Amino acid sequence: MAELKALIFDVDGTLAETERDGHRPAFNQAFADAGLDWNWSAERYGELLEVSGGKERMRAFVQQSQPDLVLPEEFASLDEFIKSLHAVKTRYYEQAAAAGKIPLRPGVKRLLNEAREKGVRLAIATTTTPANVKALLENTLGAESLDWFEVIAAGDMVPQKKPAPDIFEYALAHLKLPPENCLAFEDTNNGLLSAVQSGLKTVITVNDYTQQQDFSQAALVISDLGEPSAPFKVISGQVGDARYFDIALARKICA
Ligand code: XBP
Repeated sequence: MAELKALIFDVDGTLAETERDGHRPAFNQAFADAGLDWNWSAERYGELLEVSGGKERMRAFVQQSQPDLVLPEEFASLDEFIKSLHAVKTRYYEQAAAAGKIPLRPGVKRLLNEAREKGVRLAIATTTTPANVKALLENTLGAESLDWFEVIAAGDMVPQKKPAPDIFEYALAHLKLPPENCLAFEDTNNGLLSAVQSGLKTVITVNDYTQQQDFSQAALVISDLGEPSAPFKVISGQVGDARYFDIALARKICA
């Protein structure tokens, strides 16, 4: 029997619908500012989401769709240009979060508070930029919420992004916990593969971009974490008589 000691959360698509409400609009605003006619539709963005990492995603887009791109003369390389675009994009994402445009998904605040009340430790393992995590948490849970998480493993802190296990392994190392005492929360197949390769049982909350993906290695697949007044829908896995995801259910899955 493994005792539940910590929950490790992905951010984008798990804590909030950030891809739809934050990242995609921010990318398009940054492209417009740069005078580029790149405008990622929801459908095209869904395809590009196969690539983890905003900078990596832009590079994949250029390689796929802009082979004849002529760099603006102030940039010596594509990497420099992409980094510049990404910095602008991150500022637009932060503005969207500050404007309240990126709300938390159902059950997230409730589960985080229950975990804190019951002494279950918290961590984040995400591909996005630390500045984006800070903006999202501050504007949805308050500035003090940054301290709820013992480690916020994010973005370029690790050499390889999801589906590589690096970011979850980084979080486990800082928690000083073995994976069997923790539970991961994700929304994508890339994230699931990263967590499972780290030895973590994983709960998937699907969203519009990811509901068709392969979650066969997940411990549980649900529509969202649910609320007492808005029960989750179980897609696969066992929940007993639970109508929303809580620490009791987390303990059963971890055991
Ligand atoms: C999702 C990602 C990130 C975001 C964009 O991360 O792949 O790249 O799409 O953020 P996760 P950046 O699901 O692990 O939270 O532009 O800052 O990379």
